[in-house]
Amino acid sequence: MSRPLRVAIVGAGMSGLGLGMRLVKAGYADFTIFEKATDLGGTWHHNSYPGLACDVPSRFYTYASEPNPGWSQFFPGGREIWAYFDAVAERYGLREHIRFGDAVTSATWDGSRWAVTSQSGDQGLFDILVTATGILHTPKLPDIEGLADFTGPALHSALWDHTVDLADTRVGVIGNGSTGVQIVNALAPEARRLAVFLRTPQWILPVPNWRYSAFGRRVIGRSDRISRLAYRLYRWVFELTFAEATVHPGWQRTVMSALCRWHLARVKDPELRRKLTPDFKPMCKRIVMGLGFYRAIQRPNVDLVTDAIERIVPEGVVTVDGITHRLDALVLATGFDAQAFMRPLALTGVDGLTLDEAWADDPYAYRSVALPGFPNFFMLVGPHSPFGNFSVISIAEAQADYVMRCMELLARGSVRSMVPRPEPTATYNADLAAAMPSTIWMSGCASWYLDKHGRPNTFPGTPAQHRALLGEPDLDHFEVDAPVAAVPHLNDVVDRSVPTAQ
Ligand code: N01
Repeated sequence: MSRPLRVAIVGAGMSGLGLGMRLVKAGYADFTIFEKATDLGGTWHHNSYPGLACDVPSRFYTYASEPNPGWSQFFPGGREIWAYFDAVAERYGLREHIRFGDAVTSATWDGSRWAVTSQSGDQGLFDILVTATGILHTPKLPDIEGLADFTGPALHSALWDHTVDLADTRVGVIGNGSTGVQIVNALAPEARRLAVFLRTPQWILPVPNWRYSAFGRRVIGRSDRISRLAYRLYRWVFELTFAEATVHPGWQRTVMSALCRWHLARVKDPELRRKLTPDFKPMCKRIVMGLGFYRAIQRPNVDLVTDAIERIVPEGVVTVDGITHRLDALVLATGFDAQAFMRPLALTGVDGLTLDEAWADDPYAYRSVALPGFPNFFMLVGPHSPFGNFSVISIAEAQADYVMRCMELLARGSVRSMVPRPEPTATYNADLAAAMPSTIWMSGCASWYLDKHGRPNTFPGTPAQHRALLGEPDLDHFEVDAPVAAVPHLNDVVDRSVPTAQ
């Protein structure tokens, strides 16, 4: 390495730690991971709601090079996943690189380096800036009149207060995505009454969460080769099934649909079944995994409320039929602002161009990882990453490998700065837009995948195709070492309006 690089990483969650691990392996010593929270783990630190689990199988929800033969079950619980990331951080000495409780507030390109300011008021100059902030970290509260008037505790799933004891109380749950379903499964046996306010029913894929026996764990722990084989097998199966189903019509969609419909048919009461039947195709919203929800909803202490919420009052929730549902506590499993990405971080690139200006229309990127106007800046799990039911670790790792290749170019000293040019970025985004209509996300439903124009902000190909795009950096697509001029807005360069779905 001929040029020492100072690297700033924003976020000590799964993707930031994955990049940190690569930097250590490659011998880069001068890097800082800024973390807003008091501990590492990102999603798995912030979320601790009852029932929290992963909806991707554990053997696949790992770094490819760091198998964990000790996983206790198929879909691991949140605490076990956090412990996995903690162990990896320990193995690579990452904690000493992390500044806890010190969010990056602004970063400005000064012509050759990034001036990074953090919450503590400290400022530092870095050659490379990488945001690893995840997509689901800005909790979204429901826009319901009177929410602030509720006198009991109102808990967003990502801001859980463990001093609140919900056992033997009357609880209302708003939200029916992956999170709401997991919370309902966990609270149904312990709440005195549970009111599930359901605006849109979800499709639920019936996948059992079996425990791994001690014998099985010993066998798989015998050699890393077995774990790696298991990882590759899961990745292949997920690419063949879930990933294909989201982006191309085919037998995969037929099978998913049949399984979800079979699962729903287990609900005996036809009226209840009707209320639980979605009016969109399975996988249009991110499909929910598991077996417990229909059992939970049929319990005598659980009420499914499908009348719309009119307002929230101090004693509970009033629905449009005039009924006041009296509650001791309210759970808001109402999701996240998935279009925020690393914001509110104030990012300023060349010629004073801000991220909010660049993304005024909606978030976009060059191959999910870089952005015109922002040199030596990279994103992990950035716009149009393949977010469908797949291991986001695998996606972040492909992107981190690409960032490492760019970093090698910069470290060799032959290239001092690199920034994607607007034209290849625009062509890439136009290609994404053209491929969107055949994806399941455009088949007629609202979801967190869609931007404010209703366009999916995900990758309309398979993860394997995404990985192929992230091979060697194509320097023809980058402005290298040149003084970079202000960037035209992407929409001035190319039409990327999404054609209507067939
Ligand atoms: O959020 P969501 P989530 N009145 O946006 C409802 C990941 N995840 O936190 O569909 C009434 O999916 C809203 O209703 P509607 C996973 O990728 C992973 O559940 O808009 N309801 C919807 O039901 C997942 O996809 C794991 O009509 C209101 C719900 O709130 C992603 O996180 C575990 C409302 C929001 O669902 C997000 O899931 C859990 C209102 N005013 C989550 N506003 C893993 O296992 C919103 N809703 C890795």
